[in-house]
Amino acid sequence: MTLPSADSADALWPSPLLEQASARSRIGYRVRYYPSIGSTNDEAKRLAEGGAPEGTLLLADEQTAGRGRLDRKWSTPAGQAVAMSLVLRPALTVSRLGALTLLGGLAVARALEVDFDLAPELKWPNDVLLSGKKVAGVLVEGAWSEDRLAFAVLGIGINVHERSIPRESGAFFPATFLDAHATAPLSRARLLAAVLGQIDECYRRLLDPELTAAWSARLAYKGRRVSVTTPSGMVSGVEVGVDESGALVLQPDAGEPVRVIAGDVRLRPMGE
Ligand code: BT5
Repeated sequence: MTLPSADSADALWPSPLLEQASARSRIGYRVRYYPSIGSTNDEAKRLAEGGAPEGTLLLADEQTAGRGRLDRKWSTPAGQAVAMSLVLRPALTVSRLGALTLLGGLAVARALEVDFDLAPELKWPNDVLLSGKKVAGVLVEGAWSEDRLAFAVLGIGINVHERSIPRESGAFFPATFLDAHATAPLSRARLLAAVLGQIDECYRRLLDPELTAAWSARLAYKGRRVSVTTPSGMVSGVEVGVDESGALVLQPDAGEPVRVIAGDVRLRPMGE
């Protein structure tokens, strides 16, 4: 016999809180809930290609093929986490897609600060950290029509309960979950409603310099030496901040500051 887990009462959907968040939002979320799915990003892309409107929101209780960047695995066991993908259709050029990745991380960070009294940091370009460990990740994927964005999918995974974090050792970066940091038991629906509220706020001001300033203010390892592995080699320097295009600005030992564009990058604090 399988005993119900301690988390089984923590339903992601249906939820009056989410319905309220949707009613308040400028986009108006059209929620599709999946008890189990391969990847909400994959399904969101399929729906967007078929014309799904901006605001289509996919939620999953479990993902069996959740993805990180470069097809790395993202683990989402049933009942443990928030896994969501949102179809957006902003008027963005190719070079500004990174703004949506920044938006996702900032929205999660603000929700954790405002609604849960936590102090997250943002690890450039797509991670949310608590006490130096990864609690959430963002995966933005876009489709283009010439140099304009036809649609984007903003995917966010947030570890909530203990069994959300990957079991296998050797994970690229240490992971954590929200219950380990919160003072009271956490409801996934409440967390999701808070994140959606923040996404809505930030999306109204996409490309506003205030958003990148807010990112820089929460930047993990600011003022410390980091190394970033990019497809064209390794760059290292002291982290200065995030500029208005969302690039990470590093000050090398000599010469001018260097801008690193998000993409296939791996960032590490040096000396750890
Ligand atoms: C990310 O990639 O951090 C993006 C994660 C996005 C997940 C969401 S969930 C909803 C939507 N649907 C999807 O299929 N994806 C999105 P990246 O920076 O590449 O980090 C991936 C790495 O994080 C992996 O190689 C693992 O080492 C590690 N990892 C996997 N699962 C994790 C988890 N639950 N918590 C923390 N780290 C994890």
